[in-house]
Amino acid sequence: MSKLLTSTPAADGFAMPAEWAPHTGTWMIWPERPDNWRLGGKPAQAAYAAVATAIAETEPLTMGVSPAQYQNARRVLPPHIRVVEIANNDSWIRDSGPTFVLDGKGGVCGVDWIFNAWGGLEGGLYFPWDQDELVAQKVLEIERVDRYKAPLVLEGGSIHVDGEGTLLTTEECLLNPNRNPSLTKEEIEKQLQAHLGIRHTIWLERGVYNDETSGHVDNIACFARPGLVLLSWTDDISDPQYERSKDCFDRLSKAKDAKGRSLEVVKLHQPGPLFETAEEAAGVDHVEGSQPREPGLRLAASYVNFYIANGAIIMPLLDPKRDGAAAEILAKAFPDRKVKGIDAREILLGGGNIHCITQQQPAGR
Ligand code: KQY
Repeated sequence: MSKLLTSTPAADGFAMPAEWAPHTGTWMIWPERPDNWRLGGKPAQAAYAAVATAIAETEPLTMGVSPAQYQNARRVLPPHIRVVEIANNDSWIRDSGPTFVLDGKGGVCGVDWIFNAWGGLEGGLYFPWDQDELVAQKVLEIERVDRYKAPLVLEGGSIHVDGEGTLLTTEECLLNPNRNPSLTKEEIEKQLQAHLGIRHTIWLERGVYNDETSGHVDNIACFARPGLVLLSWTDDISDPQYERSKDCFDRLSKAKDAKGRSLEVVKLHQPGPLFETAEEAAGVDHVEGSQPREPGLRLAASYVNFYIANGAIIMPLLDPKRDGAAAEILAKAFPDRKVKGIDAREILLGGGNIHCITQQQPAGR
């Protein structure tokens, strides 16, 4: 059974570990909604299956899937991937799933944030999101992990931690009035401290240009280890991404982490720029109120949106001219892990990438 706990993780001695801490497994949700994924989700399902299969080489992988897609996902995915029925509105478990926290004594709990589809009725990406809102609770119930319900609208893709007390996030997302309009920046920081056990927040201003999540940090910057940050970058000063990445670089260069260290910032040159083709846009169902997909749309492409699995880095392949250099930087940043590239354009077309579709369950006892 999974109990609902009424205190906070920090008060009970729990904190969110870094993504590179050992996992007992990874969670994903199977894509299918035709107003987000082209051609009824079939190309995205192939990409998700490739990501899941790569992760499952190094740790157990569970795929949540709607009742309608259960048999299809079960047939497509290899038998060692666990497939469980979890109703959902879309397939971004980084955002709808729980954030697991550890107490360092073997205990594991989960934080269940409020989810409002990246902005609710003020710029959110679809309505309703009632099934996504239940995903975290269902995952924790399946795992018999106790749950804290956080009184904060938050998606997991909007935070990164170094596991030593530092959190990285963006003002564009966390201070967006369509998330927690009644809370000040200081009050939001207090909630992050209470629910993630962090002591210090580094605020970047904005995320990737045209990112439909309101600038999630997991698409622009991440820790590779304490003191080392990877930043999505472009050298092209005429690209609207330039100012955004430059501002992040300046802030990170001046920042100190929770332990008082300065940060080393490594630039990871972005793919492209990449744009949606007319053929790709034509494959997406038009539904009033959902995110429109137009030909020529600038895609929020970034190599920072990779996943750290046990023993492997699962990185998106997005641009043959840039993939190799990105893979080399990742290999250097993670010398103990094998870098595995997955063709990820179909995931990008849905509005995110590999980090956004995965959720780690860190190892407790
Ligand atoms: O990037 C993410 N964390 C989620 C992207 C959601 C896009 C929905 N179309």
